[in-house]
Amino acid sequence: MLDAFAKVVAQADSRGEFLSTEQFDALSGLVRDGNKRLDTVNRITSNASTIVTNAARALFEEQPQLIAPGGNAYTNRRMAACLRDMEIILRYVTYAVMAGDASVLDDRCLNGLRETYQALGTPGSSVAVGVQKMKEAAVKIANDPNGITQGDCSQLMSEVASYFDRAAAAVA
Ligand code: PEB
Repeated sequence: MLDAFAKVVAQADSRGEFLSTEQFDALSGLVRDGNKRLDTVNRITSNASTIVTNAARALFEEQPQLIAPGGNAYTNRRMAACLRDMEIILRYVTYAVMAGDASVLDDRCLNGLRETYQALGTPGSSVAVGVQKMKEAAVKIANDPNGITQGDCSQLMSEVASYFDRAAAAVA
């Protein structure tokens, strides 16, 4: 598991070089905008259950076969497993945003997840739709200009979105 700093150090070390100007610039940008990142993680974290519940509800509205008898989220046990999976994915996305690097998400959540769903007979493409819905909700909440210091968060929001896209692509 790497964060944005450790990643740059590992890259420089693998070449046996000092840190480059580009690496310094990227990291100093990260430090400069650090509070935006903390606010973003805080907002997504404190709205996690709303994000998961609404995304699941929207998914089941679009794909009602999932909750019909015989569906992959039919019975309380499967429904609970489904909500839990979405929460796990969201949690790892928040870790990646905090770290400024996808490796924690890749290594501890997405690695092998497609195969797990194949083995379970759970439709990964439906999980991906759920993840996309969480992305929309999370970005909306994180990017809300109300009640927070104003600033340009477009770059950070596309980074946030990219972690959700990565999770969706890993299971679709
Ligand atoms: C991944 N999910 C399930 C299982 C595992 C995961 C390992 C099997 C064990 C169990 O049931 O608990 N676990 C999960 C995860 C990590 C992990 C992400 C990462 C670290 O450790 N069903 C649907 C939807 C979808 C869904 C499409 C969006 O209809 C999910 C939610 N996951 C789902 C369901 C099961 C499951 C298990 C229904 C139970 C499958 C079954 O037992 O039939």
